[in-house]
Amino acid sequence: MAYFNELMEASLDALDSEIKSLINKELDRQRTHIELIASENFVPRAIMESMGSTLTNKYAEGYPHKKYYGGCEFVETIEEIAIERAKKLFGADHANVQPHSGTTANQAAYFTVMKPGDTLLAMKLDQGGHLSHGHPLNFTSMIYKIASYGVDRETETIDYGEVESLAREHRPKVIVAGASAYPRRIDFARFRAIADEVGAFLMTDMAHIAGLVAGGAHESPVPHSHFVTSTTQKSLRGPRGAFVLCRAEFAKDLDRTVFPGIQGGPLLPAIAGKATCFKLAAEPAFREYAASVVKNASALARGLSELGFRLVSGGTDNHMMLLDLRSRNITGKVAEKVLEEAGITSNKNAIPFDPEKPMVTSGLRLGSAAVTTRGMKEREMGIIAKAIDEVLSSPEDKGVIARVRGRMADLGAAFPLYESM
Ligand code: DSN
Repeated sequence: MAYFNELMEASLDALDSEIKSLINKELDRQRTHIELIASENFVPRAIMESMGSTLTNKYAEGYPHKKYYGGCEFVETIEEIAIERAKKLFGADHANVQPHSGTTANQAAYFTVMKPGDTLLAMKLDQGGHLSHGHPLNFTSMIYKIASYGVDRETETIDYGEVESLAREHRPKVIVAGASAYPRRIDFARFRAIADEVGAFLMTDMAHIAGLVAGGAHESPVPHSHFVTSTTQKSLRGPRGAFVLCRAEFAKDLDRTVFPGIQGGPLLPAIAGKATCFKLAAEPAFREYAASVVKNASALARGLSELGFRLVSGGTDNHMMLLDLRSRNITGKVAEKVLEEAGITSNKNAIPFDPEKPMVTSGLRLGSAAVTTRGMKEREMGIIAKAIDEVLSSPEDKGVIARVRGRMADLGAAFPLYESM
């Protein structure tokens, strides 16, 4: 009994100080570094409360009021609230909030309408797409025939003419709009017209821009798409997880595909976090946040351009940008590493027609969602642009790196994060 009580009531620090100390170090890293990874954000503490709650103890396979376990009365209400909020926020007929991740959400949409051997038309990974859009090592390539579109060599924006001619040639069952590394607006109406012409379903993966869509800073794919998939942890600023929206006619099949098709028990702490995330994203303050994310990305892009960096497609319309580092004689791999040493977190990323390998790359992807959450504005974007330029101009100068690291820690301290932790 004593052991039981001790075990159940003990803190993480008391039970496993090794892990607790690493979590503390990660908190310190998040506080002192400038977070520019375009797919990351800082989730409100309230959402972390759900993520670390007793909901983790519960199984709830099935859907609200059709669960395969007893004791689901509270968790199914949470799930219903999450579903209703997602539908309202995005103006969708139906929402499934159970997918554990963006890839799983995409898998659910594909499996709902595609059979093995059907064709999927999506964006190439090395030109902005995602692994689950048909990468040779991904399940999509093992199950489906893949046709891939890219960007125009000159404008570095989506080549809609190519999408159209590939659609006519390959007659895909599903066309995917949406990207992981694409800094420009996506013309969903154009994608839908192409899909309609060849009798394909349009699935939009809005994971990166979901927060901008919710906050009115990017056109919504929902009216144009048969399915819309998304994660919740990126610009939407929610827990790590995903959801799928669809037209009413696909609702039953989609739900069956998610469970029992590809998942078992849903992650209830994440579903509660998603519910709160959708609530917060519907508030006027979130509209301001989404507008600031776009403004800050523009300011960072402008600052970097003025300092001589070439931006893929010449700039950004959303929360992210891709730097082409070739004229700086530095690879994405090295740039990511030295910037990290200087307190700026980003990720190497292929640029369109990149001559370097995927683990090296000529590009760097930067995003403004996380720094905007901290309250930074255009002035701070100017400071960060200068810091990036300083480091990448002297990547081997340890003195420069140390000085910038100190300045970035000061900048972080001026925008406190999780003060009560
Ligand atoms: N890996 C994510 C990103 O960083 O864009 C997408 O899932």
